[in-house]
Amino acid sequence: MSMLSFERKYRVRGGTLLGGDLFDFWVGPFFVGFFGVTTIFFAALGTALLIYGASLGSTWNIWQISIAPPDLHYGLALAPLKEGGIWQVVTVCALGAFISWALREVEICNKLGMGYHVPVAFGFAIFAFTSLNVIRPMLLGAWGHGFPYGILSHLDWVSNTGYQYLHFHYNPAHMLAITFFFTTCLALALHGSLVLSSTNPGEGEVVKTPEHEDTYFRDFVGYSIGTLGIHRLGLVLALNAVFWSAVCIILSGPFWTRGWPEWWNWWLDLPIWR
Ligand code: 07D
Repeated sequence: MSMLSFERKYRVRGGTLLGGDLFDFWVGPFFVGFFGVTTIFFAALGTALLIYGASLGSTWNIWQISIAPPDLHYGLALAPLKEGGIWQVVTVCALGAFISWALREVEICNKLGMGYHVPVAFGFAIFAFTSLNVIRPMLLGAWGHGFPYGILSHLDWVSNTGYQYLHFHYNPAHMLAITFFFTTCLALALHGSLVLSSTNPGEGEVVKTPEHEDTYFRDFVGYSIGTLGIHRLGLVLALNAVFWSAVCIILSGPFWTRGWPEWWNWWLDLPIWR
């Protein structure tokens, strides 16, 4: 069944959260909806402001363009546009676009009669962004603690912020996040390669079924989590990666101000050593 004839069956009216029938239509393959319109509004305004901010800067080199947050002395106040105000409005636009996108996903779920797994998962990514540029700056008392919008400049921010805590690899939540990120990659590599090997077995061979896939894994590691299970596992691993990322950065500063290696002194302080 071609994709379009499949989709036509599901292009049903309703399921919208806001706007009723007004925006309940498609443009080509894309559902519009009230939140499609707000996504385009915020994304266009944010992009225009980023270009305006770049035009005020000293370079058009795409790697070096940077839109910085306000200086720390502005605290949590609004700053003039040219002194970090652009960053503040862009942050609002980014959140407006991300949240609109998530709500548009909810409307599409409603139309398809699906669960809300996709918007919930995207919600975790939005939470990670919010932890960096809203929650942590608010807890620290200044928007200046957010990261700048620039390719190299945001990497410099990560490096500088990491070294402020001496050695960021010792942040236990960062450890957990990285472990979940890497395990997500391993699980997806194992799953993707298994599916490809059974559905694309080579000239003259018949396509294999999940029975074969389960048998492969039972022979290989003694257990197969199954076709639905692998996707549940993948989601749990990925959501944990993003969740612990958010935790690791919210802890750094608002709740732990010393070097992260020092945090592990609790181990040496256990009464069993004395
Ligand atoms: C934040 C993204 C959300 C995305 C959204 C959507 C658009 C537009 C366009 C569709 C969470 C965005 C959409 C922009 C789309 C179209 C067309 C996801 C987010 C809403 N670290 N570290 C992390 C590793 C070191 C440090 C996270 C590894 C050093 C700091 C992750 C290593 C030091 C911070 C991670 C390593 C250091 C982090 C990032 C190795 C520096 C953070 C992933 C191997 C000296 C950040 C919440 C993430 C964080 C973070 C991994 C090393 C410092 C776990 C593998 C030792 C300061 N590091 N790191 O957050 O936790 O995904 O952010 O060395 O702030 Mg680290």
